[in-house]
Amino acid sequence: MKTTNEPDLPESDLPESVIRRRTLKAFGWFALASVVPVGVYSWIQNSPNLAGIRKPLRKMLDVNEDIASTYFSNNHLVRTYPVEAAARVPRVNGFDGLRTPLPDDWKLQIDRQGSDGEPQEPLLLTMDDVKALPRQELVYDFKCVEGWSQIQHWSGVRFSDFMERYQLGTRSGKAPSPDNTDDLYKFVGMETPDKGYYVGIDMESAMHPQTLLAYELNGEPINNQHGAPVRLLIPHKYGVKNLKRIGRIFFSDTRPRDFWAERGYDYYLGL
Ligand SMILES: Nc1nc2c(c(=O)[nH]1)N[C@H]1C(S)=C(S)[C@@H](COP(=O)(O)O)O[C@H]1N2
Ligand SMILES: [Mo]
Repeated sequence: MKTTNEPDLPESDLPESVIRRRTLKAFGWFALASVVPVGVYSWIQNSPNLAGIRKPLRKMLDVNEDIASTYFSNNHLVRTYPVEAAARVPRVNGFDGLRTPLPDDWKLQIDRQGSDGEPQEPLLLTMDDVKALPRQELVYDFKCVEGWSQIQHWSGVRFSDFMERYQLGTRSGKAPSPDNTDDLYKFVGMETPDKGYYVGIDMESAMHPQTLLAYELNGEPINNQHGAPVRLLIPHKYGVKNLKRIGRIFFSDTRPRDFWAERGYDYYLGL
């Protein structure tokens, strides 16, 4: 019996899809080559249609192309549902960073640096500043790496809209632009006000059109357990990356520290 709500997952509890992906990563092309008969292999090698097969490899090397294709298009959207399909009583899981009271003077702190890399004054935003952006609703199947999932109804603002409005995440200090993805930092870091929980997110996923700074659940302000006043919703990642109660956001080219990655989980945990 589990006595806490912590996602202390043995490898054996990871969903099939994660294990499969890990296995593929580990064996990769060696495994593929060993099952594909040599004749077929050389046919693939010589095929003019090869581009499609090689793409995954090339893609990994070409992060910027990826950012452009997901951020600036509506491809790769997770499935959404009618509001009626959403759970009336959403599950709660994980209280790291939530055991201390929410500071009375809470502000959303956004760290910025100049193009010289020198830190500048952080931006300190209120919930009104966040809510000033276009409101988005998202009803989708929230997935925890522990094996449960639930259709939930969230509202908030697109993280990409937020970055655009407050000119965040770029080396130049300008708003992100599809014509200049090199200007974007590679990662976004987020942590709770007490630094008890923290995640690192690759920029491509952060800029996905369904990635939200969420402030309502089932049309009501998010309560403390679910991450008041504002939490990250990143439908292309497992629950662990969906940090509740955001205190500070920062951008960097090196991977920000990540609570569960430090405890042995895959850093990206994508779906
Ligand atoms: N601050 C904080 N955020 C967190 C966690 C946590 O322990 N602390 N747990 C994560 C995990 S494992 C899951 S599944 C989701 C659960 O979100 P919920 O409680 O709103 O269902 O929150 C994520 N965000
Ligand atoms: Mo989770």
